[in-house]
Amino acid sequence: KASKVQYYNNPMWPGEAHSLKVEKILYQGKSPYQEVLVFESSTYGKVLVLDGIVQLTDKDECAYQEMITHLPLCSIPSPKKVLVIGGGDGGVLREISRHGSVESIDICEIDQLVIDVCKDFFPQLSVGFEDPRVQLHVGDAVEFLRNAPEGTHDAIIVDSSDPIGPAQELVEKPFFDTIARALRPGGVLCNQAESMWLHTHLIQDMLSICRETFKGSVHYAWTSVPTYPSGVIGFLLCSKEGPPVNFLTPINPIEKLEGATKAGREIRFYNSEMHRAAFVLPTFAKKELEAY
Ligand code: AAT
Repeated sequence: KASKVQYYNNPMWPGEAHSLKVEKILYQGKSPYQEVLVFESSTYGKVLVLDGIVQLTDKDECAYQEMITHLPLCSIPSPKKVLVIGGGDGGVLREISRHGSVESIDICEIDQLVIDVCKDFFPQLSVGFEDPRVQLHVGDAVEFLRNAPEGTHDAIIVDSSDPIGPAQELVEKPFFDTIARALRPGGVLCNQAESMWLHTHLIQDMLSICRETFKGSVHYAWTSVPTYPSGVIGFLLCSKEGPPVNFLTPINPIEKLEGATKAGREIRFYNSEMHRAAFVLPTFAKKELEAY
């Protein structure tokens, strides 16, 4: 019912809410994991909402999906084996498929309903599933990574929801341990890492866990996504011990990837300058994060 959609007070941002005018509710359903809602907004196109939290909109999904994908994949010379956690909408898959060096793309999404609903309402994202390199695993990422082969992945992208509900364990040390195990030496992780305006303690905790777990380099990056709480979102970029990775400058620039930006599949947000800029932190965030 429309009234249920109006306002969720979320403990991750108590009392705060961003509103979008609902033109039409397109889908409302419930999976064993979460409530799934799609509506047409008047200013951001279609919107996907899980448990009352905006996951993506037509208008600004490019910022999140392009950054979370190309920050890690453009930081290593020739990514071949990539794993996506979450990301059932397919947007990150769509971005990975721009990289011609990639040979296999595994995705582990817990919720089949998210995948199905996005196929119906967000075809420009779910097109990512059509890449023949993609292999879909529907299940809990915690379990999946426990059983993943050791030391084989060049990059792992954790495109997961906020750590309440099914993504709770995805910010804990045992999960990061299994990620590190699945990466090859010098392999990289890019993890959704919330907002520096709202989640200082969560980011500090994730940073200290990651510094302990990933002995290569660990950096916080951020970008603007207007429909996420506080309008920004962060990423944790980590590399495993091995060949050193300098995340701050793209060694594998998108502009040089053949076919990556050809007509009909233009990149709307990411470029090498945005990549470098993403690691520049405001003074308050630098102070809050430097000790971790
Ligand atoms: N690309 C859109 C942005 C997302 S989607 C996050 C996805 O992670 C959801 O489809 C959800 O079902 C999936 N997910 C959650 N927990 C797990 C799990 N344990 N295993 C596998 N997949 C999981 C993220 C938006 C971030 C919003 C920031 N406020």
